[in-house]
Amino acid sequence: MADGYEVSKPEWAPEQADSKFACGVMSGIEGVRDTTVGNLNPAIRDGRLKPRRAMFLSEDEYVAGVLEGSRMALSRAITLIESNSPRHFPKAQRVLQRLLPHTGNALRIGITGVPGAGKSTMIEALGNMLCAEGHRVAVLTVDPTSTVTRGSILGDKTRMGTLSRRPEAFIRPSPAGGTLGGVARKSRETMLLCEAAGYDVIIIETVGVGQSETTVRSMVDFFMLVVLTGAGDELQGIKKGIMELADAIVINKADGDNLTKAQVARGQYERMIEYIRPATPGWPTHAYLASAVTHAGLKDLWDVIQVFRRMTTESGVFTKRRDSQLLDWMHSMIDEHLHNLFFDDPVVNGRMPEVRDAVLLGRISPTQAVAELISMFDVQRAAMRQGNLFRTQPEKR
Ligand SMILES: Nc1nc2c(ncn2[C@@H]2O[C@H](COP(=O)(O)OP(=O)(O)OP(=O)(O)O)[C@@H](O)[C@H]2O)c(=O)[nH]1
Ligand SMILES: [Mg+2]
Repeated sequence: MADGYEVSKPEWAPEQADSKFACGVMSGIEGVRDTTVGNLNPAIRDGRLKPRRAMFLSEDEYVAGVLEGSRMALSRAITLIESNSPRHFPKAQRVLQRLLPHTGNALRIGITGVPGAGKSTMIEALGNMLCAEGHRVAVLTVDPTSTVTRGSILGDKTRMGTLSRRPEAFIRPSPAGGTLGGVARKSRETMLLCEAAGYDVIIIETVGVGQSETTVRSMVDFFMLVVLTGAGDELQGIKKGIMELADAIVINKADGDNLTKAQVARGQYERMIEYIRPATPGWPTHAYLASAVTHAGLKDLWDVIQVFRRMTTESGVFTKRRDSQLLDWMHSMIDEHLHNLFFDDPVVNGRMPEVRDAVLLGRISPTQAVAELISMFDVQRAAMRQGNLFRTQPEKR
């Protein structure tokens, strides 16, 4: 710690940050807006130099900046959305609310696959191709295992080097959200911000650990699974369930000596798909060959995505899916909120060990245990509501 300064945990720190989270925020100098510059530069203290802009903009500045397509405003708006501080939440939601009418116009594409399948390389190649065609491409990642210290923050930006340098592209690594629910909300809202900023193709990469592929499927219009050769029995650790989510299976690295093997794998995947329910009604899932390195097959893949968009738009499936995604999102947030309310309730928490023991000893049934805990929870909530009621009511004479 520097002499005379207090160091605290930053507001955007992951909720469950452990001792490996090596970052702190230094208290600043009174009257100086930007502490990082102010601490170092006496010219700012004397007023000879203007301080750097504050980290957080005003609500109007966020909205106007994002709508103008300013990358700086977009990045900061995403930081605001990702903040774990309850202080930032209402402002973030107000900004989002005002940008909402400008969202929904992008094509949302999800990409999953085992680590090393070539997802990032493919996104970079596809992204460069689309930018050259006049599109504006935003790339997001959903990785619930990522944290600020250990995650993929550096990884994907350096891997997508050529794309990240393009002015038409915007790359944002996964937020460090702690729970998948936290990451999912932040990623969805980030996607909306990118749409409001004028990006017309959003690509979301996920490694498919835990439930993250299901989460990404529930955010996108088109979902593809990137696989490698040698489908065979081992299936490269791909769960059959993931294939049921995919609108396309892309056999990557179909280049060089690997091409023949990739062609064989394509036949194997095509046969497997026959037994699987299609992810999108009216759209037959197929396996395609591609090489993220030679770019072979990428143009065809984009054509397939365009046909998908046209067909599902005409059939109404496109809009129907987006509507149900919105409602599912709302319901899952209600579920999560109620779950937290219940398990964080001090009365429930206090009683839980006893009730658990009683269930294990066979003294009460799990059903009875739940009824008891819920009724305790209800009483506690009712008492709190009544307390609030008395506090907010004007005094009667
Ligand atoms: N020959 C060949 N190599 C490829 C191709 N695509 C990717 N690679 C290589 O495969 C390795 C992994 O690629 P990534 O794009 O990082 O894979 P990823 O699926 O994003 O991996 P994670 O983000 O770790 O899950 C890199 O060394 C790439 O150069 C391809 O089409 N052909
Ligand atoms: Mg990657």
